[in-house]
Amino acid sequence: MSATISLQQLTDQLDQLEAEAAKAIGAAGSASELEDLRVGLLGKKGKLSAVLGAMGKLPGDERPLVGQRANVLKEQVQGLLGERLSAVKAAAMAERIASETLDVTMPATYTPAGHRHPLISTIEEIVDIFSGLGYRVEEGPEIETDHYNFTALNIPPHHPARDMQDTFYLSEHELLRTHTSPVQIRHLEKNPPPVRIVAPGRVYRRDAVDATHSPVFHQVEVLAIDEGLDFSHLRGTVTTFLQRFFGDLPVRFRASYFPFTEPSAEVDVQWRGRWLEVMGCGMVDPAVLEGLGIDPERYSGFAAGLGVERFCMVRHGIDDIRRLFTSDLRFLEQF
Ligand code: 2NM
Repeated sequence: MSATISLQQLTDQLDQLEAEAAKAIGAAGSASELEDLRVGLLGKKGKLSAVLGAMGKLPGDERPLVGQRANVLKEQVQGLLGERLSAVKAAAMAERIASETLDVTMPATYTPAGHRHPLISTIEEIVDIFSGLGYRVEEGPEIETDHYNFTALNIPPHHPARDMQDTFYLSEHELLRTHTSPVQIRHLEKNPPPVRIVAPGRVYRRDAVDATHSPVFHQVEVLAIDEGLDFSHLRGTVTTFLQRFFGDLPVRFRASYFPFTEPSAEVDVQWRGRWLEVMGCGMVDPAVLEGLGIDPERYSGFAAGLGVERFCMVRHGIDDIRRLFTSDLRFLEQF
């Protein structure tokens, strides 16, 4: 039998428990701490249960006093736990609201939308017009051989166009193409007539840089080979193209010379009252066709070539070609 215990002792223990509980609950900072306290104070193996267990050792008439006191304390502790839990939750929510604040008045992150370079959109416009006339797009290498760039185009070994002053040579027979015509020669080698193609692309010539010359520029060349093609088809095609690109303005052809066409012509458009030279063209020289094994008695064709920079500059009123190559956003953003 364990030692006896007095009413006074148990009452003191309950007072002590009340003070201890109030202090611990007031200091608890989280819901889980409060749950631990609840179990420690009110649980089956908690401190209150221990006091109630000892109650059995009191004389029967004293037990209700302790029992009542214990019930009051239990309700007090439950009340304190509930209040503290609300306070802890409110504090956690306040902290979360403060830390997750979203300032809806902050400026949005600005992602500038890019757009095509004016030279690219000019190429696309030109190619679109020829697509509408039934032409396919062909591309080829920028590093060429002297065969495709010159010989196959009826430009003989000592022609001035081959001069190192005008052409970037990479080795004895390799060079940077000076026009996109080699694309057309390569296409004709693999595809029998009828052929209708456009060859857009970058080309290279050894020029000093000034407002109208750049060693790198862009061309679109046009080629049609079929039975029965004559100069009227060339004239109709080129005129239609120019009027679709520039608007319905006057077009004139002047006799000219290219090694790969015969006859040849330069084409002018009347733009804002002045005649501007905008492209070259001609009937493909029979020697070019023969070199490709195409019978010039059966097939004929026309070709034309234009400088994209020129078209772009005329269209947009740009007075210096270097603007198109220096990547100055203050210029490019205007297009
Ligand atoms: C031009 C002017 C005249 C041309 C000729 C050929 C080919 F491959 F058929 F021989 N392609 N492009 C040509 C003709 C180019 O540029 C001013």
